[in-house]
Amino acid sequence: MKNEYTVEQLLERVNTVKIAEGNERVRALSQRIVSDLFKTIDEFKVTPDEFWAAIEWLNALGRTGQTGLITAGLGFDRLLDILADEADDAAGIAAGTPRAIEGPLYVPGAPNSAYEARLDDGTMPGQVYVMEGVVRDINGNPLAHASLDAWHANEHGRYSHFDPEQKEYNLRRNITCDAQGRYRFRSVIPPGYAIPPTGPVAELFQALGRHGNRPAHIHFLVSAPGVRTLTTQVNIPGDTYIDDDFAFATRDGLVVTIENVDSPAGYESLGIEGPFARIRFDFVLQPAASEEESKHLSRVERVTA
Ligand code: MBD
Ligand code: FE
Repeated sequence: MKNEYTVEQLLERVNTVKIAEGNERVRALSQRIVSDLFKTIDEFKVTPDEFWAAIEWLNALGRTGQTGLITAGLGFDRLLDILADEADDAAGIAAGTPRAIEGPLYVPGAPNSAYEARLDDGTMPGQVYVMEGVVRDINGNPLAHASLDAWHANEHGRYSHFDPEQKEYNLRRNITCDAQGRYRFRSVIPPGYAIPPTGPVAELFQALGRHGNRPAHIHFLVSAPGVRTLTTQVNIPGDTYIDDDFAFATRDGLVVTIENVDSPAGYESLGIEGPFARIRFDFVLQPAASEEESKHLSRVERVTA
């Protein structure tokens, strides 16, 4: 009866069979996940039709490149932030600007400029804004020449690179702060985001009875030597979904204030010619415990979303 198994025996066999050591961490994670899924299938009496429907759904998820949307919507990205916050609290090093999820729509390699930038290409309708501030360490010292990536959605809530309608790197820039750690950029206030109306993510959210909306937000990746790289977002106040983000990413302290500025004086170099909205925001970064912690993220090119 060597090849006849109970559920437990099969699981034991799946989790232990090997012809080489493999990767210990991958083995441990795989064992736990497979065990949990065996349990789920058994407990819920998942039928073969349901099982194969799930496989088809996973294949569609991979084909459309929407896996990062699912993880955000199911809370995994916020989970990573909560765990990192808990680790900081336990180590007594919690400080600075709160982290907020990276999300699946970051693209490395955005055009760089010194001190200031314009993110939009002039075709996006809406309220012109300037966001400006200083990148500092937790003692308030400016971080000279800090690197700041900013990215956000267009008027349809879509992101360049993933949206074939937009020019390369539209609404994405990298700024090298000046010697006083200052940055500023001009763009157009983005609306919220909604998951694509069809496809595997929409199907799951429909089945879960959930919406797939995010409140209006702007993403940031900020780094400098000697401090911990910060991935965060700010929210535009007044959005319907501000406390009901499908990705659970809104945080206290990251909802900005918008000032209405009448005169473009001092903002001419950004091409501002009339009244505009201003957001002032300083980024405060924790000290880095290692060089690794102050690396600007490296991410492989992402396919779609
Ligand atoms: C977004 O714009 C986003 O920031 C996240 C986390 C998920 C989906 C769309
Ligand atoms: Fe986003």
